[in-house]
Amino acid sequence: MPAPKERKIIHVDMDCFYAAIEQRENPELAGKPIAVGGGGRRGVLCTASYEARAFGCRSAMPGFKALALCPQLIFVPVRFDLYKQASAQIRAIFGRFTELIEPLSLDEAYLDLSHWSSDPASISREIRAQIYEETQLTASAGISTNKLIAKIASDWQKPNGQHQVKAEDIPAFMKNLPVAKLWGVGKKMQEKLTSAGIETCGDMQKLDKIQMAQSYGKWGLELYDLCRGIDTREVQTSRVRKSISKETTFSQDVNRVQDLFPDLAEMLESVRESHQKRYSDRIIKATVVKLKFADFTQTTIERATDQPSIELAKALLIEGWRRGRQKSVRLLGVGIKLADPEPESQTQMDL
Ligand code: TTP
Ligand code: MG
Repeated sequence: MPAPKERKIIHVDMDCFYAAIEQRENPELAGKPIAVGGGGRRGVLCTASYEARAFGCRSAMPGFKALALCPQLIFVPVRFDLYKQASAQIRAIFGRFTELIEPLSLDEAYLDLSHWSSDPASISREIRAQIYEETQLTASAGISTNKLIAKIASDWQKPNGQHQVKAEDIPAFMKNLPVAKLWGVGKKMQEKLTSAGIETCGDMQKLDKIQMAQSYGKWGLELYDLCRGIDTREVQTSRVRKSISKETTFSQDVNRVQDLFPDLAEMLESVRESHQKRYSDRIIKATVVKLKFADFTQTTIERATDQPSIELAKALLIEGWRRGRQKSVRLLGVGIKLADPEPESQTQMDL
């Protein structure tokens, strides 16, 4: 059997995307610590410029906290239209090199360049040069033979750099990599792994398939491959929607759970409406309620069902609120999870 052809995957991620655009638009902001978003009394930062990151300011940090770290921080309001426009420009540049583009957000995408015979590192350099020339924004890239490693590697030489991990270098690259870098390993999973003495992918490689399955279930088997740098996921040009949800941040924290019921009902209704309008061919798998508390901790409660009712949503909400020890609530979210589409409806995939 011939060996499968090695793929050429790159992951491109723009540097400080929103902040870089704001600094480009207003030269007075260049070289200064700026935060995009987070200016209101309760807002959180979308992102911070590198100058602000030097003080510890980060995405998702409350504005007041960022200001405490960096008193000269300049807050700039969010301008999505501008970011969308830059994103479209960048995607058009990707399209000159490949049709196989999987956008992950406005500022990052996977590209499959397997059909090129040249070195993917030089193509990546060319893509980044064109982005800079046409948008005056810098991009970083990771280059490897699969999505997992390309994505991890795009952080390695940030900003305005790229890092390639060739097939023969994958074992060494994985060995000391913290397991938290693996796709799908969240905080909870990480705690579980740490308590089992597993910090790096090398540590995880010591467990065989049976041990991984016994300790971590079906996900354990996926991790068995991932920690070895094996990832067969294709670059998906169109994505299947997996869930529909709504969330609201309250202008004032809510202390009594019953005061959340009206919003819950309204949001659930709107979720059901979008399901009926756009995804009525998709079976509902579960209902999910998410709560973020005044202290910024959060919890999600999920129940399998194909009939999302307000009664069920209320029960989940109450459960989450108890779990959060009845702290006041800052944000409420409700959503449904969708089963994978039937094969014949694949053509209607959500772009
Ligand atoms: P990121 O690529 O995570 O961050 P970044 O581009 O600002 O910085 P880096 O150089 O580290 O890649 O996210 C892209 C944009 O998405 C970011 O500019 C703002 C937005 N964003 C949010 O609005 N909230 C968030 O919590 C994060 C992480 C990003
Ligand atoms: Mg980025």
